[in-house]
Amino acid sequence: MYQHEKKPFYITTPIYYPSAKLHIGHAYCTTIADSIARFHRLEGDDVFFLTGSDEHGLKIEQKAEAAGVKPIEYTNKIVAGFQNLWKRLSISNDDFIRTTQERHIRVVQEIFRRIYAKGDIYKGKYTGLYCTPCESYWTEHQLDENGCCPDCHRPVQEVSEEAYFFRMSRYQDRVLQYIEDHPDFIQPVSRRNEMINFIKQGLDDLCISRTSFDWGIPVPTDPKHVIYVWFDALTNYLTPIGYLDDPARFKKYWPADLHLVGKEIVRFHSIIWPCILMALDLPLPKKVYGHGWLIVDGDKMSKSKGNVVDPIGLIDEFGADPIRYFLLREINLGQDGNFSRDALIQRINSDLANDLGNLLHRTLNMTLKFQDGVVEAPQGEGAADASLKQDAADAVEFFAQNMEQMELSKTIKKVWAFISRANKYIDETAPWALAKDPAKKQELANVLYNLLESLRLIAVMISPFMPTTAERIWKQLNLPQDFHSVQLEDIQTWGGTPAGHRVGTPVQLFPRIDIEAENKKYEAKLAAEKKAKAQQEKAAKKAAPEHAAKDGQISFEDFNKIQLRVAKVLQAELVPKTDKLMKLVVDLGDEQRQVVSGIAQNYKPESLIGKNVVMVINLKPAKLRGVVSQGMILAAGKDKDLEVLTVDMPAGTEVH
Ligand code: ME8
Repeated sequence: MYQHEKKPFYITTPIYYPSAKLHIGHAYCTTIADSIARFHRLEGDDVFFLTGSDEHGLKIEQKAEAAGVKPIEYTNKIVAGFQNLWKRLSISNDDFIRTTQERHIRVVQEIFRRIYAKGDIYKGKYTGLYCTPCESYWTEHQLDENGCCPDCHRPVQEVSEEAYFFRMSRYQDRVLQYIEDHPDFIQPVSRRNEMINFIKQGLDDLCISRTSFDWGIPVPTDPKHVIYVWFDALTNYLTPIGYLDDPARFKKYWPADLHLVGKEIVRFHSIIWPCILMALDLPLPKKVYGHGWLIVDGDKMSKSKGNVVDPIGLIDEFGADPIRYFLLREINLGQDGNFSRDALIQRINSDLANDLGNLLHRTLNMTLKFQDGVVEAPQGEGAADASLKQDAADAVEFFAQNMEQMELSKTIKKVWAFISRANKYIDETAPWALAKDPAKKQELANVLYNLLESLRLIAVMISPFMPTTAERIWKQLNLPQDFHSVQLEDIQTWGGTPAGHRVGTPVQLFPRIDIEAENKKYEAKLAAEKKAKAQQEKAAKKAAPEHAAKDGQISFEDFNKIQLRVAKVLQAELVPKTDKLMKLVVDLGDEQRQVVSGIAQNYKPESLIGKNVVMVINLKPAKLRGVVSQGMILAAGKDKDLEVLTVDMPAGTEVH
């Protein structure tokens, strides 16, 4: 029988970017981690399950600016959405780390200090082809056929800046050795081979700071730099387990047992992260597992294809457990898998409503009908009983062994095979016939007992996948043991259902879905959405100029809409906590205006006073870092080479 030594178990998901709403693919990743965490709790492990949000970076800064709010206000709102999703999906994380939290900022800065003091961080100059939306540098040969970002296919820019570097090259041989010596460190094995090949090509030092934006954790000794991306993100795994302030707790949970990540970020977790940990003289995580991607109806999810599946909408429609069941059953962990609404509905009808729902319903109804709802003690056994018990023991053994190996889909299939087996046992033993014969009273009691006991085991075995359903079954069985105290050991021996106790009232677990009616409803919803979108587009077109833009050209009418005027700068001051923005008060001849402009790195405030600049005066007002801006000052050039347009004409003069 499967034996397990109870131990601390630290499991993490990636921390998600709040740059967009989470979709069903993110929900997939967190659901996997959740069911593994729940299994380990069932084994008696002292589990710490972490998820969170990765909030810094240029992309967030830009999105916040476009929305006219501070980056933290922007991420607060989106992160609240993440937390709501995890709650709705029954995710049992023990902590939620935000990279914007003070506790994390302290850790990142301290790690920077320690590695810098060791000589493994140095200042240099970075020149590269940068994709802003992806926050990634690419080499020339990595670009796509159009010379654009290989991930998002948008243009890249050559960027050169002073930056700090992490001396990753120093750890190349050690990390390779580690991977070769620890066959279980990177899984599945295909990813492991990829990583080995990648390291063999040689590791460059890693650029870990930026000066081109502000939204990040400042380098402690040089605050015009912010620490960016992986150095900030990966270190989140150390923050909540007491890295800086609770050595006993840290020792208990570190090294992590499992970093569960999507396949595209295995490299960061199995190469960069080990190098950082080696530089900190910390042990390496025990396992990095790269799961596959969820695709939708055979296609990768993307906003432009309009096939992004919103998990909240699905949960509203079907409930969390069926979605969890579907994701975990349909997809083999290391491979890509397909999500389809029709397949989900089919699984709900066949596996959940039919197989599981009917087993519970029939068993409870028969116990109520034939024994007044009271469980009677079994005595003796026939061939069918013995075979059912053997199958139950096999299922529990399989469950324990395979869940430990993260074989989620295989395990679910085995549990469902046992559910079918129990349904077949009902047909074999025909309790309704036994109930008609007073001489078969004990035989009937045995059959009902075996069914109820099977359902007890089933409830526990499905609890990592469908925690709410498992508890609902437990309640209907009316078992005296507190469901939350149940452990794997409780199902490793047969007979835990006490005799003499009364079962609860059967309530249908999953109503069957009428596929046709459901699809009609869904199509009507899609049609309504499409109609609303078309109306919006029509309204926008109506408001747009007669002549549609072609090749980026605009019509004269379009140009004429922009009102340009000479503005005289009356006051100028820096916007606090930014080094780019300046707040100006200008005279437009007949009125004064406040405008915020990104010119603070190019001009001292006093040098602008008295200048006559050119301004767009009918731009919709916006808030930049909380300061209202009513217009836009025109300038030529960008970044360090930028100059505002000035003219020698009085304030208020129209510019055409
Ligand atoms: O990568 N199917 O964040 P992220 C399955 N912040 N998984 C998917 C998926 C899909 N269709 N789409 C995304 C980041 N994911 C970094 C991580 S960790 C220190 C920093 C998974 O929000 C993706 O594979 O872009 C990744 O594991 C996770 O969602 C977070 O992606």
